[in-house]
This record gives sequence, C-alpha cells and structure tokens, in this order.
Amino acid sequence: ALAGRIDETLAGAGPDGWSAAPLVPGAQPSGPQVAVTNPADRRQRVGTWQAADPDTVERALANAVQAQPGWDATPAASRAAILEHAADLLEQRMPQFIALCTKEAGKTIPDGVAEVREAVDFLRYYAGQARTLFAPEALPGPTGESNTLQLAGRGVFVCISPWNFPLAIFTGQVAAALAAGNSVIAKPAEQTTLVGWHAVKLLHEAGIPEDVLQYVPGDGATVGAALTADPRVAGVAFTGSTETARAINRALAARDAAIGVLIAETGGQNALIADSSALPEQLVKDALASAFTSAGQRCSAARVLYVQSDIADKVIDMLAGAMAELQVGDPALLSTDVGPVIDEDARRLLEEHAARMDERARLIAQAPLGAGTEHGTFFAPRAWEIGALSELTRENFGPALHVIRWHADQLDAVVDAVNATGYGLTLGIHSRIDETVERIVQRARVGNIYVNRNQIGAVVGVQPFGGQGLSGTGPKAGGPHYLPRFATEKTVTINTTAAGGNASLLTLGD
Ligand code: UN1
Repeated sequence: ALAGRIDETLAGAGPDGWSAAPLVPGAQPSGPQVAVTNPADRRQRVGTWQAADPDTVERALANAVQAQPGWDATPAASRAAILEHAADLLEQRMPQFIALCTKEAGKTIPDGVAEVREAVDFLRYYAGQARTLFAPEALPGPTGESNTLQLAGRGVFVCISPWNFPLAIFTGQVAAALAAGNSVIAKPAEQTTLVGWHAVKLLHEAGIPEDVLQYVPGDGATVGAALTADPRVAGVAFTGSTETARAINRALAARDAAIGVLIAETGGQNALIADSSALPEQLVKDALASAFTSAGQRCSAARVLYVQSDIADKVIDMLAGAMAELQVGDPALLSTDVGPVIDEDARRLLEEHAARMDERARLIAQAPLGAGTEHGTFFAPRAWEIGALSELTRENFGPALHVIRWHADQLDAVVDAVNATGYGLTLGIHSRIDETVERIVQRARVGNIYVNRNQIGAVVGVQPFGGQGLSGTGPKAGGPHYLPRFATEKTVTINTTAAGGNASLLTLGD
C-alpha cells in the first residue's frame, strides 16, 4: 500500500514526473535536459533536470555578491524565524519528500523518514543557535571604552552536497550558511538534483530571498570547479570524497583572493571492535545495522568488524544466519531492509571489489537478492573474512563488511591499524569491560565513538558528527562549533568618554 502511495505522490508531480532546473534570478539556463531514473528499476523515469551553463553560474555569483549585505543586515532572529518556518513546512510535506528520496535516491522508507527528520532538526538547531550567537558579546575592558565581539556572515558560501543524504546534508549545509548571514549557492550531487530543487523551493517559500539562496545543479568538473575557483566565493561547505575535498582546497588556495574557508566532511574506513565480553546477539544486530543500513552508503557505516578470537566462530555463524534473512529489494516496500545502490558506477565498483575479495578472502555470507531486483542497480550485501585491514586499499561505499579476528594481546595493535588508515570518522566498540572501552577511546583517532550500539545515525545536537584526518576538517555538523565557522568575527572598540580622541593618552602626553 505504501509503495502504491509513493507512486501516486510521484504521479502528482506532473506527467513527466519531477523536474529540476537552476534557480538563478535573471538567468536563462540553456543546458541540456538529463533524465532521472529510479535506482530500484532503471526502466522507470522519475523526472528530468537541467544543468547550469557557464552564464548561469556567472549570474548566480553576481546575484549572490549583490544580495549578501542585505541578508547579513537582516536581524539574526528574522533569519532564524524563516528557517524555523521552513522546518514546519518540511514536516508538513514529509510524504512528498520521502517519495522523492525513495524514487530518486533509492532510500528505504525508514531512511526517508530519518532523512526528513534530520533536515528538520538541522533547520531548527542552526536557527536556535543564530538567535543567541549573533547578539554582540560585551567584553571586559578599561573604563571609558566599550568592547564587543560580534559575528557576521563571511560573504558568498558555496554548498556542495552528496547524494547519500540528498535532503539532510543538503539542508544542513545551506541552513548553517544562511543562518550565519551568507548568501548561498547550492550545488547538489548530480544523482539527486530533484530532492535539492524541492528543498530550495521550500526554503524560498518560507521566506529566504531568491537571490540569497540559489540552486545551481551540474557536475563537479565544470559547475563545481567554476564556483570554487571564483574569487568572489568566501567559503565552501563540502561533503563527499576526500579526493574532491583536496581539489576544492587547492582551488580555494590558488585564487588571487581572500583565503577561502573549507568545511569538509569526507570518507571513512570505519571499524567496529568487539572483545570476548561482547554479547554476540547484540553485536551481530548492531554490526548488521552499521554495515548494511542505507545499503552501506553512509560515510559512518562499519566496513570492518574486528572480533576477538574466543567468540569469532560464533559471531561469524550468527552473522551469516542474519544476512540470509536480509530483505533486499524495492525500497518503497516497508518490508525492505536494503535497497539499491545509487547508480551503475557504484554497483560496478562494488562488484569489482567483490571479485577481488572472492579471490583472496573467505566469503562468510551473501544476502539473497529479492524478487524484482533485476532491473535496478542492486548489490547483494556481502561479508568476507580477511587477514588484515591493510588488505583494503580504499573505502568501499556500499553493503560490504570485512571481518578480522584478533587475539587478547593485540588490542593496541588493532587500534593502531585502524588509525593507520589515516581516516578517522566512526568507531564502534562492543565490550563489557570498562578498561577496554577506555583504552580504545583514548587511543583511537576518530570523530565519533559508539559503545555497545550501532555506529550510524548521529542525531543533530545530541551526537555532533564529523571526523579527523582523511575524514574531514570539522567542525562537526549538528554540533555547537559548526555554525560559527560560517561566520567571521568583528571586534568593535568604542571610546565612551569625550567624543573624538582618547582622553587618557592625551593627558599622558602633557
Ligand atoms: C555521510 O554519510 O555522508 O551518522 C555522513 C550518520 C550520518 C552520516 C552522514 N550523519 O550516519
């Protein structure tokens, strides 16, 4: 019934489904129309989108420069009220956005619900912060002087978001940048332009001026590169690959302009470490959730399960049993656990990885593909047992888990191996021994540690999310320090004695 309703919601969009095009006042976009198809069934057309051409990008930059001072001068409380209104609208339109996330990004229904919920949380969290952070803070100083510290927008911010959280991360970046008084040019991932377009339309409806928030879809190599190389851009918020974050950093540094700010959230090679005191049932449940939710397409997902040798056979058996029960199929069905991966490229990379693993590692389990998956970009979730983490040369962005056994005297070595990947995003620990937990927490160089639970689904304001090293620059999204990074600080010192000149210095000079 739900799947039917999602189809109806989709049909409500128009005969050709959904559509997206640049939202840039005054531009006449002339880019080609690109078809969007359903990852669960590539024969089904979901809509079309149009990429921004160079004139549209130029117009967007000129508009953003013009519009920013007015937006920055708008009281922070008014900016916050608009974002809060957008949160209310988003809650009202939850079914439409879930339908879009399912059809365009292959999200399951629970993932779609979480996606809308997280976007709403980001809007309310950054709005709440804007209300308090932008009041000038009085600083102590000498008599006859007033000193205040205040925040202001940096200028034009470019927000480049990923397809795996097409609404939540898209909205989170944009909301923080707007709350801080920046004008924003938002470039969604090419795979999820429709969700981004609808989010921007909703923000405009809530009251964000159309030149303050513009929407510029396109590929990274042309539209993304043109934006990040432009000297008018003050900063970039980016979530995606480490490699792209490096390219953006280089582009910002190479400009003959102000030193641009980069806020990047990138990849991970996340481990779950279980010792022999772990409860196998809970461990397997949490490992499954961490590795296979969202078809493993989360930068927070567990890629490696380190299990202490005493319980390894039992855990591996249970894992194989649980994986055989996974329902892989149409994400629009409530019974589905694992939907498709985002596109054919993603599926091919995972199949190549699987072929490499099948040659050199032992396959523990492969979940069965459900009925009706033959026309979609599905990858059957798999787990292999490998000898060492160093056998994995890169992040495998999908439902692929790798199990490694460790012995009692190797705890520090395990943590060191995880640290040696250079990534540092999430880490799961399953142990009933406080000293073991503390030892791992102390030694691990990661951003988010989860003990005796799954390691995905960080909650805005509760579990600030983000990594270190190859995993990103910080500050953590949904944490107290993220929004201030989008702002610049102004210290204002006023002589409050006689008008003009500093009385005390004149006296000293006499
Ligand atoms: C990402 O996958 O790009 O905690 C980051 C989580 C999410 C991860 C988002 N906030 O699972």
